[in-house]
Amino acid sequence: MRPGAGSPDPPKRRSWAEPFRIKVVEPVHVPTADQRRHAIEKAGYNTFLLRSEDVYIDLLTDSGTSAMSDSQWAGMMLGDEAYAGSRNFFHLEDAVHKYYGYRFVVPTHQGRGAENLLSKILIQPGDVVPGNMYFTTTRLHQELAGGRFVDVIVDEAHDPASTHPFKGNVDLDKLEATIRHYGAQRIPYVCIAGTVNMAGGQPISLANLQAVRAVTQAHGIRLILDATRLAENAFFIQHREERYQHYSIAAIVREMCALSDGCTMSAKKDSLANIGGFLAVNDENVFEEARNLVVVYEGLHTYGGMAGRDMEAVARGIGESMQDEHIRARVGQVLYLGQKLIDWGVPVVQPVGGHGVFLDARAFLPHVPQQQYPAQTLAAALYLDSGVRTMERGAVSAGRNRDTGAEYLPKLELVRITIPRRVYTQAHMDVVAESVYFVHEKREEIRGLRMTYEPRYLRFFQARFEPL
Ligand code: PLI
Repeated sequence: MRPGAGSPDPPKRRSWAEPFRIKVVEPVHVPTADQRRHAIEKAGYNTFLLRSEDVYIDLLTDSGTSAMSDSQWAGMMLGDEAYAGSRNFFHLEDAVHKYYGYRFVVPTHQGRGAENLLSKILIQPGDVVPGNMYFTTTRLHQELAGGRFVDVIVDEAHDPASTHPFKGNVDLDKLEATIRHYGAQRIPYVCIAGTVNMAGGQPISLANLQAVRAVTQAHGIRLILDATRLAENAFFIQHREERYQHYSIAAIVREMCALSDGCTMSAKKDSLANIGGFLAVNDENVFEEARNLVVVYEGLHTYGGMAGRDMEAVARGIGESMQDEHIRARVGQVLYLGQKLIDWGVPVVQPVGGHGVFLDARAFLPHVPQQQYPAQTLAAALYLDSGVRTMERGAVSAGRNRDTGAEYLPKLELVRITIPRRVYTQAHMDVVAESVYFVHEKREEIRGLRMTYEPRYLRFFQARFEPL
């Protein structure tokens, strides 16, 4: 029990709190049980199809949902909405140079815009792209460009119970075997994500990234980072890799970027903005191609689909995202929720990740076969219990093999309780933990789902279900 919460015991440690105070609040509505039942039926048991106003605590995603600072909001008023050469673009470029260190920056409307450009420029039909587990939009852009994703993450990443401290690491034997099998000339780049989203927000170590760099360099293969949650990954390096315990978050991020040739970035996560992204590279030829292509898909190369004010919010958000106190509070809140659930015997992916707590739906609902989508089922059950919105990250998200049409049945069948940055309080986390606990208590009453509508691309966003 926390001191101050009625505990008779004196505190054994000193608490810390968020490095901000709240200046503006947004009231939320608590839907009744009847309203929740009606809303989830109408949404086809897909939390993506709920209306936001029917949600009490929205933990669907940390993407674009974080709270901006007063400095970011002030920056919005300084938007230079010139079509070409907006000063906010140069602020963004400066921030990327300073914190990520790449030579060239191409702005995009969000992360997948950068993935599209990169895939179109570097991937030829028949190529393969090894990576530390797939991400939905990243893999789809690789496939649409004619490539194929090959998973080279360590086996522990697929085991929710493994407490390996760096489950985002690359298995170097798998990587070497992939290069031997396909040949380096068929591998345009290796794609490495910081805190691997689909594995439960699990980090890669700097030692492993250095080893990956050595392998790729020996074969003349590029290394591209998905920098979306790199600052959060840096927190785990600081805390788990002894050599870097005295490095700042910013210094670790720079070290990571220095081991790569470029990155795709969704500024909607680490960078604390509601929209935005960029592609950053060191190779001038790739930059020239990207600067050409961005005008086809996103907008001119000095705005790439963003308003000037949004570029300013991203530029300022990048600096804030690298502050040690911010990251400690951000990841600390996720760990607080995760530890509560672990203490109460709820099966979650361990260790707890950087941007959310991931429930192990197979262990939670062992009586629901994977073909009946246990994670989708559990996300709907949580909403029904309390109005808390979470997201499926299992068979529905994994989709189908594009060659055979067979459904992927991934080892990880997870519900992601994703925490937006600087938005919710510790009391919100308590409400969420208690809802998960009570759903866990009545888990045997929960039945699976049948899919009644399946979209062709990224089906998890719009698929519909009905209870069995
Ligand atoms: O949502 P975008 O297009 O800004 O970014 C795509 C994207 C790329 N990489 C990674 C690791 C992501 O997590 C990611 C988007 N993630 C979403 C939307 C999420 O809810 O996790």
